[in-house]
Amino acid sequence: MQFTKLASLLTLLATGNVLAAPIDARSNGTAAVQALQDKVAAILETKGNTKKGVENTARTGCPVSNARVRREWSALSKPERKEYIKAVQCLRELPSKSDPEFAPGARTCYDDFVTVHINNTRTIHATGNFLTYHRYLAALYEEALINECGYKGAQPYWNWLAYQDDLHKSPMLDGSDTSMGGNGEYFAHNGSKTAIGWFQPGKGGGCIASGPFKGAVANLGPVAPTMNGLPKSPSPLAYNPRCLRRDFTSRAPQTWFTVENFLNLTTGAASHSIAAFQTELQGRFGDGFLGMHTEGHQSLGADAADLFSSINDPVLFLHHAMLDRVDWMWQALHSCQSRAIAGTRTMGKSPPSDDAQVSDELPI
Ligand SMILES: *[C@@H]1O[C@H](CO)[C@@H](O)[C@H](O)[C@H]1NC(C)=O
Ligand SMILES: *[C@@H]1O[C@H](CO)[C@@H](O)[C@H](O)[C@H]1NC(C)=O
Ligand SMILES: *[C@@H]1O[C@H](CO)[C@@H](O)[C@H](O)[C@H]1NC(C)=O
Ligand SMILES: *[C@@H]1O[C@H](CO)[C@@H](O)[C@H](O)[C@H]1NC(C)=O
Ligand SMILES: [Cu+2]
Repeated sequence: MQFTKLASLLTLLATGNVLAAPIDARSNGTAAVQALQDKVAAILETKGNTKKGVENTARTGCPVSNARVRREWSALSKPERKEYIKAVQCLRELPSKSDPEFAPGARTCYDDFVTVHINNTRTIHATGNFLTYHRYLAALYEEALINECGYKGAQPYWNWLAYQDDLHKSPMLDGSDTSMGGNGEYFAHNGSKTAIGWFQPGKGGGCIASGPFKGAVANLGPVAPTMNGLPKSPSPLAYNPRCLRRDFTSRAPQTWFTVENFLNLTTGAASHSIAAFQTELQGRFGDGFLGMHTEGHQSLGADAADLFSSINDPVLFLHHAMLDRVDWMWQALHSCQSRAIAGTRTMGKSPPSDDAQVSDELPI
């Protein structure tokens, strides 16, 4: 790590006043997240032991120790990874329950998730419900894997702070039979359009070339393709079958999947309000700052970069589970604001809309 980066990081750590972590945590992202998570778990344990916590537990019969425990992909054993992959593949084969008049492109149960996400895109991003909506969607997906496909585990997540230089070396994306598939095959193109300008093409761009999702098919989208060669869907929910594509790139993860950014979000300047926190995650595009959420979409590229139909790529659910984890840490560390929301009911208040309310229904 460069000296200047380290120096500002140390300042952040000092002012963040949270991590009594070993020196290792400052250069090792996985350790930094783990150290903060341990602190968060301790806070929640303490709360659970207060009178109110005990009453809540007695009423709901659901102590925190009963919670389903989500883990990082590489923390799953190889047989556990295979169980998860099998359940996702099952969901991608079960028939759709969507009304075919409404969503002619929805053919599988998996597509039903893509359908609601496409239909709601303009009211769930850069809105007051962004975090809650995506948390709920991922939780329902996890329930579907369990209830419809017999999965016994919990939704795993993507460790953002590892393999930023070489996504294809991570156990999640290395193309082995215990990964979520590898990069797309090489497809010549001129780059990807992002919210902060054009990114150079990576070494993929074509159909997924290896692993369990090799040749996987997407039926819906893309609605707003960001790369040449992706066949734009004739209408948002039309049937547009094609192979799912990826184009891994390193620029975004190297720049935004950093310890600095993670600590800023959870304990630093970007953590002081829900508005600052969610903006820092989704990006400050005017500042050329992509943010960890948008970054995850961008680093996978191709289909995962389409704002509307990105969740065609099953890795997106691991991405959102990580987003949820960071949000959960933020909530525990800012308990007075943990139920606060900020933002309107339409994307970036366009078209004009009122502020979102906690009582708003999540349209799924
Ligand atoms: C980073 O930290 C994790 C968790 O503490 C540890 O397992 C891993 O070996 C560390 N990696 C390096 C390169 O230090
Ligand atoms: C589609 O979106 C519209 C507008 O947000 C909403 O009224 C409708 O209920 C949605 N339909 C489905 C099936 O999600
Ligand atoms: C890539 O090609 C498209 C049209 O095919 C064009 O609109 C776009 O500007 C090009 N991008 C770059 C970075 O040249
Ligand atoms: C931390 O977040 C604040 C608020 O968005 C931002 O102004 C600042 O530049 C960020 N700092 C770093 C080191 O990213
Ligand atoms: Cu989304």
